[in-house]
Amino acid sequence: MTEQNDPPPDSKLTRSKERWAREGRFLTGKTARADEQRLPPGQHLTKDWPILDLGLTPQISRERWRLDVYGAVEHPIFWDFTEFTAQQQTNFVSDIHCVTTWSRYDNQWEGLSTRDLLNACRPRDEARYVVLHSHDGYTTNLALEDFAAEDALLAHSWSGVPLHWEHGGPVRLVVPHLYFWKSAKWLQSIEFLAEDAPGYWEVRGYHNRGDPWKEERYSGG
Ligand SMILES: Nc1nc2c(c(=O)[nH]1)N[C@H]1C(S)=C(S)[C@@H](COP(=O)(O)O)O[C@H]1N2
Ligand SMILES: [Mo]
Repeated sequence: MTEQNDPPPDSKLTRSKERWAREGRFLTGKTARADEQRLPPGQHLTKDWPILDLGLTPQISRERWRLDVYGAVEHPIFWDFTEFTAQQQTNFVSDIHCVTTWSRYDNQWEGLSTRDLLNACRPRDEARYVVLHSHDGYTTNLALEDFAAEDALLAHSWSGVPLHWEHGGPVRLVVPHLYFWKSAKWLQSIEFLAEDAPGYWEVRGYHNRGDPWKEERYSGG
């Protein structure tokens, strides 16, 4: 777990993405509804699966991996991988929409649904926000309702095989109805909070919520 407190790196792509947020790059000014249009405005389809991160690829084995769920919950959780996969397993097929404009359809995920996790940890009444902490120092924040979406899960497998390191294995979050930066890779801990706490991209010009059909790419104008 040595990667936990390393500062996130400042790569060329990271600097470009901060500039795009300032310039409003890729915005079309259109909106669409998820039930009417599968491909959100300003997105294009890709068949391969691009890798996007801060340039670090933590390699945490399933044996070393732990999930720490803490903060405003009745039942804090600290599971190893065996305990994690002993929970109810769920399969979902969903689309990916990355803010850098690629989308990828029909990704098959397996893992623990966030609803089943919420049943296990029982957020306290004051809990309204969730922050995901990852092994590369990345963080991202979600409203509790978004985290609790029907098709959101903590995924350990993709297309029937263990999630590769580059895509966030052993376990990543998948929240299909928001831009993919909300779907934290190399998940380490989940913190429940009464107050919002913007994450890595949310403090670097990206939208606090990130709904692709409303083109919530950037914060501000
Ligand atoms: N821990 C961590 N999670 C992360 C990121 C990251 O840099 N670190 N990048 C986010 C961004 S910007 C995107 S688009 C997706 C990319 O996931 P992929 O590489 O599996 O396509 O992961 C998200 N989750
Ligand atoms: Mo992204």
